[in-house]
Amino acid sequence: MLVATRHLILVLGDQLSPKLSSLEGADPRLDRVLMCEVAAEATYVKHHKKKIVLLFAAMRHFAEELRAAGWQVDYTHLDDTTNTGSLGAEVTRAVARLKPQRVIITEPGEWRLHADMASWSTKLDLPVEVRADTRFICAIDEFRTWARDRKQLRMEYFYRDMRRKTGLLMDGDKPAGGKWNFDHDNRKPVAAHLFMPQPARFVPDTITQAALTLVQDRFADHFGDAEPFWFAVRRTDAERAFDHFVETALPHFGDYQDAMLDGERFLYHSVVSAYLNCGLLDPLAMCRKVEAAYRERRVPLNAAEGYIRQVIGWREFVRGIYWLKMPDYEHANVLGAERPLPDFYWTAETDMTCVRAAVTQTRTDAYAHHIQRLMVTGNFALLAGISPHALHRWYLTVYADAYEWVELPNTLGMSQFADGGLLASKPYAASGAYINRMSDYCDGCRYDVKARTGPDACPFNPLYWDFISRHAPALRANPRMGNMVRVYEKFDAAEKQRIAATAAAFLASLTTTGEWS
Ligand code: FAD
Ligand code: DLZ
Ligand code: SF4
Repeated sequence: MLVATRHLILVLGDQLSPKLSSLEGADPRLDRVLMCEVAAEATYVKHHKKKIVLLFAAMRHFAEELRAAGWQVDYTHLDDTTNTGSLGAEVTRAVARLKPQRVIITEPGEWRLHADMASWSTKLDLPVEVRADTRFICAIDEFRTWARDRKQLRMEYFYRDMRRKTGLLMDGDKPAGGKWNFDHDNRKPVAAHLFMPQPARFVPDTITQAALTLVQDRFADHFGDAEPFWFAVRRTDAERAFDHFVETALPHFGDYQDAMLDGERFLYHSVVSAYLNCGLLDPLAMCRKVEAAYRERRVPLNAAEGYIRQVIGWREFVRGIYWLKMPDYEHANVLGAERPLPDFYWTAETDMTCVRAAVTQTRTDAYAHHIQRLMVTGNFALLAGISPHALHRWYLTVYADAYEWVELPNTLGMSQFADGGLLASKPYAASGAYINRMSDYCDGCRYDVKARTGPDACPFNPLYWDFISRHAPALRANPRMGNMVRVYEKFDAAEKQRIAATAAAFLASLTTTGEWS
């Protein structure tokens, strides 16, 4: 017997979890799930090919998972002849076909879609219920309340509240080991002879092969390599990838969190953000596994604490900031940086070994670890005065884990200081000395990391001092930057002149065709 559809439940490409709030209380016999591959979502920035393959393959597998659990799923493929190309129009088409009494959605992760959905109820002449995304530990309203009466929003205090809320690494009401944060044990530079774990890799099945062919065909002009494709696209595989990380790399995660090595793209990082952000992994379940590994003495406390802080601290904190400050946040630019993005962010054609390595692996893997994003590509943009908005579009385009709720605060706030210190207490600006200390990139670089001026000087050096000079009035008052302003001011006039000339000559050599944006 044909049963009329009661509720239409739209599940987005980054909501691939059976515990999704929009599915709560639903009845598989009466309600119908809608999932749609649409050109608008694949092209609002020209996402890296690997990201689109990941999402389409994971969406197709998730539809199968739901069907196997008894759900009725209507699935629009990108190349269906009737595909209208946008989520709004696909919902309209499904409503006309199925005549549901109500549309139910878990809130989307990006402002632009949230704003669009606000008009759907009127357009459809139907109730549209947007539910909170309960995959996060801190609800958007809860963060708003937390932020309301604070002069400064600092991740560390938010993180402690999340530890108390979840009970993670708590011994009663005290933090495990007597301290909240073990960062002083971390940040060791890495040595090439250490054992290098590798992330778990998966062979594409026929569903993933079909997504690969589709993306190669339809999005050939997008940045990045679709193949080799080794990401997990099913929940069970993503969980295996995480378990593999806990076993092989987590014990050293804390020690080498900030290290970089030429030729080693993953080091001791978990490489799971793309799975986590599209719903294949659950953040709390991951952190419980990490705590169990610590309690069973399989990993040291500095590693477990450091990892859990990234997930329940930074990840939740940046999401809170995003929803607190959007839509104005997107255009924040307190340092007035307007330089266009140089071509090498797309082509990797630069003599700077550190930048070339970060962009090259970004192109092949749609992945770079945090310190590459923050202290190489981000740091360069900050020092060179590149437009934060142009840079934001780049980060959103090139990484498989990129969604605006997490990418934008990291780019504008943490990396570019474009929000004036809302998210980070000081600009993450560093000269070549930092990169030299934390990596082996400089050994094989054509630039001299010790030189401050002249044509062979590592570009990070003159750009660093030029940055300090340009922003001296604002930086002098910053307790963590004031010292560097005073060091700069002690340089004699000739040295200041050489710094300015070297920085200007280097910046003048950069080209921007805008071909990719
Ligand atoms: P690990 O180093 O193993 O860390 C574990 C997990 O902690 C990550 O998977 C991630 O979920 C979380 N995490 C760690 N740091 C952060 C952080 N600063 N903010 C939010 N979550 C964090 N992360 C994204 O998920 N999507 C993005 O689009 C994104 N854009 C970024 C842009 C810039 C400029 C910077 C500086 C950072 C960005 N990050 C982003 C944060 C971080 O770099 C990535 O989460 C991390 O590199 C993912 O790799 P991993 O899974 O190996 O992480
Ligand atoms: C990123 C993405 C891509 C590439 N394609 C789709 C899609 O075809 N259908 C879909 O529902 N979602 C897709 N997504 C994820 C959305 O862009 C994401 O849900 C919003 O950006 C909100 O986070
Ligand atoms: Fe990067 Fe400078 Fe080192 Fe070259 S010398 S790898 S440009 S930090």
